[in-house]
Amino acid sequence: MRRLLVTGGAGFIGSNFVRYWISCYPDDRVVNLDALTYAGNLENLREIETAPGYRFVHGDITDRDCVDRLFAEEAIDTVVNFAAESHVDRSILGPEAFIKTNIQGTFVLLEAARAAWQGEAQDRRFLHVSTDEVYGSLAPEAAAFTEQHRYAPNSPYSASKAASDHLVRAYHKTYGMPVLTTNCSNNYGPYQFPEKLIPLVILNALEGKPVPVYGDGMNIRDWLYVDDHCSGIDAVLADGRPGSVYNIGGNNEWHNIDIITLICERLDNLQPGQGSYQDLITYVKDRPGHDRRYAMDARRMQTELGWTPQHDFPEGLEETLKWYLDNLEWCDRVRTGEYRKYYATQYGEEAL
Ligand code: NAD
Ligand code: TDX
Repeated sequence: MRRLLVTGGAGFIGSNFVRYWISCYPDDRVVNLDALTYAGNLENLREIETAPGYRFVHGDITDRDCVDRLFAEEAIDTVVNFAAESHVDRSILGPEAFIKTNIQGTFVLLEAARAAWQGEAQDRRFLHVSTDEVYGSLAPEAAAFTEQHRYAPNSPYSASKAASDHLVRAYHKTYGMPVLTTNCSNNYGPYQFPEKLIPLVILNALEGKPVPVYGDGMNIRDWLYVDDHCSGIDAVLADGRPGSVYNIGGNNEWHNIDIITLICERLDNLQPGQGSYQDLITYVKDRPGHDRRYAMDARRMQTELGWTPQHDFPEGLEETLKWYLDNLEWCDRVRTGEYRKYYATQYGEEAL
């Protein structure tokens, strides 16, 4: 039986992970520490909130007393650190929160784990959830990122994630901490906050608003269904080598404009409107420092851990579209006043 501290478990990937873990390992203890920022939502966890081993704690990963208390009360042996400011555009508008949560917060968790585990690292694991964005931008024909690729982050978000990855690595080299780092590509699926591309396109289209395409729409992302990310983290926790890094990806590269067009086409079938949703596609000013291409080489996950993604993209996207169509009230509820303020700053008042 494991005793997990999951941070950021009320966000998109974290809440999918908490649900995944409780359904796979119902006897484990899962303590979810989340500050409930604009991106955190307890409604994401309604199905499991009364599960016997589950506890939610409203708190901040930068709060050392709170984190220490949880290690002591819960005898935590496994940390899975999802908590982060995660949206690139917000990091461009205001980087400070990214430095605090992503760097300082990871530091606090590492220090608390080091103090609590003091040399008894044998069956303990500290898994840090990171991103492909730390590697920077790939040329069109370049080979996909391996775990050896040099770090070259280009946004305040990716720079803050890169800094946290370096801290995690250093705690293994210096203190022998049993750390693992996963760097994953773009996730999609249920419960993703609608400031990220796929849910933003779905909701704008359904509401007849412009569907904004940054720059020429030819940037490339490698998309992975969120459940496959969760099973990848499970595989790394089970059999990953402490001190190692694992790239997780879908081997599924798409130009933004193609994915946007595909979503509009599928919505034309699922929820026909007046005309095609494609008519709403609008090219807008590019994101500053916009990385051109990400692609992950996930062969280490396959050869060392036997992990491969289980969801193919058309099927995963269809499930995701249906989930949003069935959960429009969830979407309304998460789009609070704070979201509207961000949206107006990013896309202009007239796009509201
Ligand atoms: P998200 O923004 O949906 O959720 C983040 C969660 O962290 C929220 O519940 C929020 O309330 C919580 N949080 C923020 N600051 C906190 C703090 N100081 N203390 C405690 N909780 C705090 O993010 P996501 O998309 O689910 O991403 C989760 C993790 O996965 C992040 O570390 C991100 O860098 C990484 N990642 C995301 C993707 C992706 O495509 N979304 C891909 C690769 C890696
Ligand atoms: O309105 C938009 N129009 C648009 O063209 C938005 C919101 C995005 N885009 C483009 C920018 C990117 O090329 O779509 C692509 C995907 O954008 P995001 O959904 O913002 O994701 P990205 O910047 O790729 O980062 C995501 O993947 C890596 C997550 O948000 C990160 O947390 C993760 O680390």
